[in-house]
Amino acid sequence: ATPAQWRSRSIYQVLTDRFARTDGSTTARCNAGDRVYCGGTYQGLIKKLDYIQNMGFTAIWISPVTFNLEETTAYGQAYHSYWQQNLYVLNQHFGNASDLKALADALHRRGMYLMVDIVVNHMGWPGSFNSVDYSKFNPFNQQRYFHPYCTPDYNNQSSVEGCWLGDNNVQLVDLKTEDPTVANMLNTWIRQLVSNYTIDGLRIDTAKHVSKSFFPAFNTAAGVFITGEVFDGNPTYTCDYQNYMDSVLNFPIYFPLTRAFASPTGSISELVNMVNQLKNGACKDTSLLGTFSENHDISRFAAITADMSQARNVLAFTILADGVPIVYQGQEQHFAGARDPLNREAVWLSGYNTNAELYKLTAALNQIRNLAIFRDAGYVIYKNWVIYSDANTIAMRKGFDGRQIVTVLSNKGTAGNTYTLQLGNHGFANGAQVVDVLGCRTVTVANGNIPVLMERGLPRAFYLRSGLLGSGICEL
Ligand code: ABC
Ligand code: CA
Repeated sequence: ATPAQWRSRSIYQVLTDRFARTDGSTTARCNAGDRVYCGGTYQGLIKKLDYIQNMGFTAIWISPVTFNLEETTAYGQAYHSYWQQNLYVLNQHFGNASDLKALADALHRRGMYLMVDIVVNHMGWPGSFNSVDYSKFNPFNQQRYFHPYCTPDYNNQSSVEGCWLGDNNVQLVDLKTEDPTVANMLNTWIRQLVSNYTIDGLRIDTAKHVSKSFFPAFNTAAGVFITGEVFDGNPTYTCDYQNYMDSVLNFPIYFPLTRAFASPTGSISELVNMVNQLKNGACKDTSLLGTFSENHDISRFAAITADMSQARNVLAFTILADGVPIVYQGQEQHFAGARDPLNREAVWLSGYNTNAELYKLTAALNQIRNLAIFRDAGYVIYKNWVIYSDANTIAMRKGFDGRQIVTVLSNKGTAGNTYTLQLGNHGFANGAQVVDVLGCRTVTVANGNIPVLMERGLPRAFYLRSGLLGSGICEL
């Protein structure tokens, strides 16, 4: 699928080993700290697509699919699938080729997209840098395809690109992606992978460690939307990659976003500044950024604050701000793993609880976004506009007149006081009836203002009542 088609999607990030097992078990042991395979599969995932689709997601992103090293290392097993050794064989722990095809088919029958995580930066080796047996890699079976060993200096971009990640427990043997032979081999591989499994989009692992010049031809060879993992909070640094590939993950917003809602003293102005900086030109096209507040490398938001209202607000921003929203599996269950490997909890241990507060909120947020896009495809390209902010509040308008969603967020938490915020600048006419779809309360715009009931630090999202009729949202 194209970037334009991905704009209106909403992505659920699946860690394949940790989402669902073929046997459908909700009790199978999985201690994330052990760093070993827990048994998640494509067949298990297929059986649980209702759980994902009923939250309103229209795409999933799965772990890398290629064959990985089989050893148990000092960092455990390759259950995350980032330690690949053979590009032309699948990681059989997740299933075989027909299982992966069945997953793609099942998604497509539901009108959903498949995004696959891929690694072009390295191959994985279970040992020291001087013990690598290059003949174990396919198709890169000789040393000449790789950079000589060195450790990256993060203050030097050519070192970040040309040196090896990992350490002597597991080396990430660094491919010479700037070499035309290597680049052509990767282009050939991705063309086939996308076609064999009817993949709709790709997430490029470790993109900041790959030469930028590699990406334009690779993006063309892939023939589908790609979003790169440039793990860096600096918008100047990260947005530049959008000149070489369709999209990048929105790390620049991630840091101020989670800081803003982590406590009542979190900085709202820092978040407002970043929203404005990104849309006013730092990034080429904010509507294509992958916007997230959790992933498998960073702390769960619930590990930073246990407050449920703050979790609600961060989720509301993730789904209703600019970009393609990405929710990491388990965020909807308020999982609280602090970091890798503890943030990789098995979702089945939640029993796939569809009554969980954040499960229901995710559904409500995706539903209103999906409706807004259905009513007006221009919703996704309207740049999120911060219409009000104070020390604890940010209000944003996204969408053209009459089809906008007005989101009001607070970092006060569940202890937040009750008051009415008179909110202007929202674009609705006086007398218009608008519904907060997160509380299902209708209010009338008067004197230019939406009277926003603020209580317990809860988020609000307003949409024109007439636009909701027939949608089923808030039983309208
Ligand atoms: C293994 C073990 C862990 C152990 C670790 C040392 O080794 O499993 O238990 O603690 C995979 C596995 C990991 C595994 C690694 C290494 O491989 O999933 O479990 O860790 O063997 C991607 C993937 C990630 C994957 C890999 C490797 C890359 O999402 O899951 O890991 O294929 C860097 C990379 C980034 C990478 C990330 C984990 O590390 O750039 O691609 N993610 C700074 C740097 C970033 C760096 C980040 C985290 O730290 O600039 O480049 O990411 O280390 C902001 C700044 C940022 C800064 C942050 C911290 O602060 O703006 O620049 O990021 O303010
Ligand atoms: Ca590299």
